[in-house]
Amino acid sequence: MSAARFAQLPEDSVPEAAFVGRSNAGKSSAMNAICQQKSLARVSKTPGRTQLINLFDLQNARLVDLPGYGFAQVPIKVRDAWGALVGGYVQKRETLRGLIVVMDIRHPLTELDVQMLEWCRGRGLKAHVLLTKADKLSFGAAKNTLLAVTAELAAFDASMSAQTFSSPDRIGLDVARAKLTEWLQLQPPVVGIAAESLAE
Ligand SMILES: Nc1nc2c(ncn2[C@@H]2O[C@H](COP(=O)(O)OP(=O)(O)OP(=O)(O)O)[C@@H](O)[C@H]2O)c(=O)[nH]1
Ligand SMILES: [Mg+2]
Repeated sequence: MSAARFAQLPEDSVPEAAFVGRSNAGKSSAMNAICQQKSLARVSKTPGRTQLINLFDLQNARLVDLPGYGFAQVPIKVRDAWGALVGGYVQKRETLRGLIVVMDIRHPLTELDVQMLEWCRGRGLKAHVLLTKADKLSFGAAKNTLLAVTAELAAFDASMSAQTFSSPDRIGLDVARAKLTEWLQLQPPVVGIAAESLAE
């Protein structure tokens, strides 16, 4: 389901977790990797491709892909429309449980990222940072960035957390899935249960 305006959103009925972040940071790719889908959310080389709120139904929950922010050369009108749509969703959506704030690990905590975290703190929403494209850095450099971002988040709001992530290298999928499972009170994945009972 897609919505171009706040009023077009489906009924505010089941818990939702939304992916938000700078354009091109890797939100859609992260959703696809976490859900083990090739093309659930559309991935694009053109920044700003996702201009709608896209909602994906799970059992009794939804994942939401929000349009990205911060790409250059956008007309003011488009930026205002983005602010109304994403700002409205993050600040008013009743069933929103938390935001997965997706940041390119090479450019974390931009001004608009911090704005998102402020909206979360203001409403008491959960927030978890995915530092994506970790495959672009060495293991040590990625770890250092994670430590620095974790320290900044802790100073900002003790309930916020961060992790490294890579869609192509499949880094951090389980940590991200565990967050979503907790926030949305999802049933553990069937595959996980089967593996566990096999081990017994
Ligand atoms: N190396 C690497 N590339 C990635 C990763 N995640 C995404 N990409 C690439 O980054 C580009 C943007 O990915 P998207 O998932 O479309 O990013 P998005 O945040 O949804 O972008 P918008 O919808 O435009 O806001 C694509 O070329 C992806 O293949 C990652 O973890 N590592
Ligand atoms: Mg996208």
